[in-house]
Amino acid sequence: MRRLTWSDVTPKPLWLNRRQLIAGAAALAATPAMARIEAAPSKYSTGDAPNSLEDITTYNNFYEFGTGKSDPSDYAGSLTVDPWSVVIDGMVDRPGTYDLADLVKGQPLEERIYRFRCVEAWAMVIPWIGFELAGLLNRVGVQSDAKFVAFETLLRPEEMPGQASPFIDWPYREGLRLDEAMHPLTILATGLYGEAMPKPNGAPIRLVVPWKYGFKSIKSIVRISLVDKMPQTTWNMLQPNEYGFYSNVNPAVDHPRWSQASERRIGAGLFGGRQDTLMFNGYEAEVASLYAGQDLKVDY
Ligand SMILES: Nc1nc2c(c(=O)[nH]1)N[C@H]1C(S)=C(S)[C@@H](COP(=O)(O)O)O[C@H]1N2
Ligand SMILES: [Mo]
Repeated sequence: MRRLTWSDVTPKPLWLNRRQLIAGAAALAATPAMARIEAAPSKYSTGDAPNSLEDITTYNNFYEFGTGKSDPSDYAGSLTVDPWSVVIDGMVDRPGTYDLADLVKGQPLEERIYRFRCVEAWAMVIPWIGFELAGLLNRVGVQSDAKFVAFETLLRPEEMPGQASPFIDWPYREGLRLDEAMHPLTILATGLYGEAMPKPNGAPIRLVVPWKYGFKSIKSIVRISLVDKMPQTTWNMLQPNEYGFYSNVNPAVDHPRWSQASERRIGAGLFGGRQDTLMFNGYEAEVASLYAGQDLKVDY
């Protein structure tokens, strides 16, 4: 059973941005009964109580705005997220530059309350609004040679002060194997808590892969490429011995500099928050079969 959440008791008019609302206005006019667009609840939601909106939007990793946890909430306000388009290219039947409104058109939006686990051993529960990446990939037509999906974040140093730092080879990039990308738990999120995606969380569209460490869930996506070789990923490029391509949450595989056996729940208070890390962040029943036959100590 899904618990009552903040979004159940709060009006949720604005999970689409202004352009999406304008694009949707014609459809709304045709069906006046649907004056309010809402995301359906999902069978994939956890029953855990979500973190507060305050926690979720002020304790972030978004290095384009700095490496401090409060840098994104302090500096992401300057990011222009409208207009926004996403290039879809590589091994697809319908490559192109898709305006955000067009990209999300027809994709069934759901509220997904997911556990989230950062590699730094802290955790949260976040009520995302989004749709399955598989829906988009099916729409653009993945060709049979494609084996991986590569993602890139916006490169715009004028609005992203952290990109002045050369410590990352910008743009931030990530990747999934095709079967991971097609898994129903993998979503592109356009909002949380019933509203458009807050900028610190990766407005206007970001990936969420709940069984992997947080850094796989790339923010503010501008490019999705279908490729046949394992793509380069930002953290693997930085520290290959610490951050592998797969990055599945695995309490048995420690980070070389700290344990992954337990985690701290943000917002749970100084003494209440420590708990055991679950294999695949608690999504083992859903995703373990993706890795049958793989040694996850080698493919970390
Ligand atoms: N573009 C981009 N995406 C990113 C990051 C980043 O620095 N840049 N940080 C990652 C890391 S390490 C984490 S833990 C999550 C944090 O997501 P949240 O701030 O919405 O909780 O975003 C991931 N996606
Ligand atoms: Mo992270």
